[in-house]
Amino acid sequence: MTTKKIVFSGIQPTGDFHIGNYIGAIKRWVAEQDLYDNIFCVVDLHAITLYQDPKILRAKIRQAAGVLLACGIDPQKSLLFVQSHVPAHAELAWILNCVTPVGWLERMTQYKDKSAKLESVSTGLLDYPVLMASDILLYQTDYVPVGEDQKQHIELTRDVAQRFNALYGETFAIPEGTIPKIGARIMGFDDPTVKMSKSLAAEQKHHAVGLLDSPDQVWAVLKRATTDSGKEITFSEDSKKAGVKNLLTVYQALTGQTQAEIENHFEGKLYGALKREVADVIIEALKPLQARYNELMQDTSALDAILQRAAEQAAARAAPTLRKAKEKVGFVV
Ligand code: AQP
Repeated sequence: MTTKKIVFSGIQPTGDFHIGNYIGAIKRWVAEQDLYDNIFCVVDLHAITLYQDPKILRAKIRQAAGVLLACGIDPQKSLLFVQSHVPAHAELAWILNCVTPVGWLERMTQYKDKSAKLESVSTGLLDYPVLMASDILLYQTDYVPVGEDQKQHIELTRDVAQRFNALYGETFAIPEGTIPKIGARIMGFDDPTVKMSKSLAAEQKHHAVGLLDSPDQVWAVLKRATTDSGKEITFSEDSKKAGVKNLLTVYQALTGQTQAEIENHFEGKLYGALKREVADVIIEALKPLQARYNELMQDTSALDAILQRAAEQAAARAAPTLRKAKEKVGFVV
């Protein structure tokens, strides 16, 4: 029996992973792999809460798993599997639905933002956070490393777990969300007032850098990055300087330097130099992972085998908690 704390986190295969996903989540998953008992999931059930072209989704699920392995997720140290391969996620979600008031879900910021843009809203989109609670609670998770955008969903997970435990008796561990100190919310390069996101990246050419982008593509985005009419390169909280701060934050997350070191380094330099240096740091960070990705994807049978083995192990680990939840609510098990 392991004594390490349990970590669970997921990522949607809804598009191309961007540098915000990397800095806010994946980079930390990789760096902290030795510290924890890790469970990472490509959350395809979540992906279909918004319509996905089936052919593209299938390809993106493999791509997502390939990118995570290429980023350094080690199947010897971490379980990496596809959510729909483990039916317990959907099964527990149903039970949790029945203890979750609709009002809690209607208050979620992500739901309000996403549903506001739609003519017809699926029940799945509203229910997204309950499925996320199921993902996390099934494994008696201690920590959930996520970007800041997921903070509210983690709070809801805790509320759902506490409500279930109060109604039926101790069943689920109460998880804690862990948000990175640097880069918890990387903003769009074209608009530093909005969070960098996969869906905006698909619509707006200069919004994000994808993890599989070529050096030319990276530079094409960075050279158009929004800055301001001033010239100071500092981590200023002034909202007018949000673009510069965002560039510096990416630089800081990827180099590990302190704010003071970075401000010294850029003193007297122009915005053009800042953009070039940020682009170069990103290109260097992406090089090794792209090489590993290209190698891995030459023969996807090895990747499929990793995913299948991990799904079997995840199903075995999820089973006792699902059984306990079923017993508690009064099912004949
Ligand atoms: N801009 C960001 N900065 C820091 N962290 C981020 N994450 C997402 N965007 C940023 C973190 O990445 C992990 C996986 O994200 P996800 O795919 O599950 O969630 P998402 O928020 O739906 O991703 P996107 O890119 O924003 O997609 P769309 O456009 O579909 O909304 C999570 O830990 C998330 O916090």
